[in-house]
Formats: sequence, structure tokens, C-alpha cells
Amino acid sequence: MKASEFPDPFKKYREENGIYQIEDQGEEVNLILRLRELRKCSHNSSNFSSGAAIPGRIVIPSEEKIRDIRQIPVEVDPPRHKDYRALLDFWFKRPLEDEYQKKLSVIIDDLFAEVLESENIEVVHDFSLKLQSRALTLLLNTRIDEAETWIEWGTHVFRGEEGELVSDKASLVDEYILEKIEEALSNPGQDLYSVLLQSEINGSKLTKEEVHGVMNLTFAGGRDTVINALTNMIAYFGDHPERLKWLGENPEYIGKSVEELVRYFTPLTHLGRISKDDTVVCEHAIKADSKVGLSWASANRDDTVFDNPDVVILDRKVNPHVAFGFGIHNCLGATHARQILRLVLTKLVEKVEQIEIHQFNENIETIGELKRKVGFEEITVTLHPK
Ligand code: EMZ
Repeated sequence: MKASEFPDPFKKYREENGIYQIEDQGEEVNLILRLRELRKCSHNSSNFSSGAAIPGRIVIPSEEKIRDIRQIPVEVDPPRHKDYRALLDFWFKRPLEDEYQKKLSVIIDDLFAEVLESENIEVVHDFSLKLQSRALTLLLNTRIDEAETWIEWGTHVFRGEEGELVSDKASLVDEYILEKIEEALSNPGQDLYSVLLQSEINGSKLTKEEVHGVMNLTFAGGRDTVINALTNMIAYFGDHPERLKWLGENPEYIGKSVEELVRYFTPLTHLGRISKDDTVVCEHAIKADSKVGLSWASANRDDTVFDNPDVVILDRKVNPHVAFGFGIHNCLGATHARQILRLVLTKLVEKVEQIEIHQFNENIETIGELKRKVGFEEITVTLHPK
């Protein structure tokens, strides 16, 4: 199979059933596969709750055994959720500012200078992991050398080499965050920890635990997702040099191309909700207190919504994808992620003539009986400069 091909394992189930049932660590999960149904459930946060009693339960696979901290705001229901978003949205929209984009541009230029000098690069570790970590220092407004520590954590903050959840890794991240919170308390600065510790909701300061919850999500949520999106984008243009050339002639399509690639790759396969009451989804009974999965990956290939969903169409006209989620819990980091992808694509078009793929090893997720490619464990390429 070509590096740039990402097959859709859900097609048959989406068309025939709308639901695919899996078991995750002993718990039954009904994955919702059709876009319209998925939107309805995401919209209905009063029945499909994110604030499960146990932190980590709404993630698939569940992270309840490896972390105790509740990720904020993704694991919180309204009305509290709204207060958190009101507080956080302004900070997480900073990537729209010129100043921010200039700094991000410098980080990306420096990395391109590094990789364009090497004969071969392994994209996951030599490019995507480094870039995700360095760019995150802008989002947190911390020193760039903090990225060195995060690079050591590897591509997923909670998972090991085989993709398995590792509680020791999760504890390491938590210890690190707690240390940074103490530092910010004793010596406040302009970084996200300090800003959050001084923030108030309804007249009360955020607690250390709340700040910890926001930081845990910031480190975990945008990690493998951004890394996979970047790597997959490079693999795509490796297989499609004519498309890279076309974008060079039509740079006004860079934004649309980012949206289309994100739809096609859908870096986060799914996220769960807990149904509060007995209900029915796609004619299937869902029991109270059971878990459903919102399958962004399947919904983004729904051919009742997208024409030719298995084909990447960089200038796709109508593209209501849900790769960044949908409804009140839409991705907090989306602005940052989009800027990274947009700037990397802009520089690829400017600086790279051809991407020669040598070898790759795919990163495959198991979902019940199904297998889904999400990215690469490794992929070695040569970037031929212009
Ligand atoms: C969780 C998830 C994203 C989870 C929006 O949520 O991404 C996963 O990769 C993490 O393991 O903790 O943050």
C-alpha cells in the first residue's frame, strides 16, 4: 500500500448499521459511525455527557486506569464547561495573532534548515515530534528549551512503543506539571501555568487541580494528533508531487488543503460520551450509563455527506468535517494545530521540490475486529530542496 493511503475500515458497518460495537477493557462501547447521527449526539450534551464520574472514562481506549486527573475542559459538562471555555478560548486563539505566527514561522524555518541539510530524515522523530514540541512552547508561552524534555517523552505522552497505555509515563507527565505549577506559584511569569493560576471563575481562583487538568489535556490532546497530521501530510505530498506543484501555483488553496487533509487523516479516531438515560441511536438501544463513541474517523468518510470521501480533493468545495470534533467540546487546540499545518504546508511548497519516500512502518490502531491506520511509527524520506 502507498504511504499516502488511509483506508476506511468502518464503511460496511456505517452503511449497514450505523453503529459498531466494541469492548474496551471490559466495557461495551457503541461507536456512532454516521455524520448526521454523530452531530446530533455531540449536540445533545445534556444526555451524552463528558463529565463521567471517573476521569479518563470518555477516552477510547479508556484512560481511567492510568490517570486520576480530570482533563479540563474536555471532561466537564455545562454549565461549568462554559466557564472554562470562556476563560481558555482567548488564550488558545492567540495563534491567530501576527506576532505568534511570526514566531511559529521562525521555529518552522529553523527546523526546515536542519532537515534540508540531512540526506535522509525519519519524519516522525526528526520533524513532527520536534515541531509539535517546539511549537507547544509558544502555546504555553514558555522557554523553547522546555521542548527538549517533551521530545524525550516520545510521540504519545501516555503510550509506550506498542501503543499500550503506560501508567508510569502518565505519572511522569503529572509530576512534571505539578513541578511547573509550584514554580509558577513561587515565581509567576507570563506562561500559561501562571496565567491560569491567577485566573478566576465567578470570583474564585482556579485551584491547582484545575490548572493541572488543563495542562494535562494540553500535553496529551494535541500530541500524537498533531504529530500524525504533520507526518501524514508529508507522506501525502511524497506520493503526489504534482499536487505540491499545483499548490505552488495556487497557494490560495493551502487553507482548504489543510482542512481536506485533516478530514482524510482524522488524527483522533473517536472520543466517548456517557449516555445519561436509556436512548436510541440509529435504531440501536443505548442503555443509561453506557458509553458511546463519536467516531470522527468514520463520519468523515460518510458518502451521504462527502462526494468521493476516500479521495483527497484539495479544493473540495463543501467540507463539513468533524476532525476537530463538533459542538461545545470542539477542539480547543484547533487554532494552534491549523496554524502549524498551514505554515508547514506553505514552507513545503516554497522550499521543497520533491519528497522521496524510502521506507515506512505504519501505525495501526485496533478497534474491535477492525484495524485503522492513523499514521506512521516511522517513515524515512529525502527532502529535495528547490
Ligand atoms: C485525550 C485525547 C484528546 C487523551 C481531546 O482529547 O487525546 C488522546 O491522545 C489522549 O490520550 O488523554 O487528551
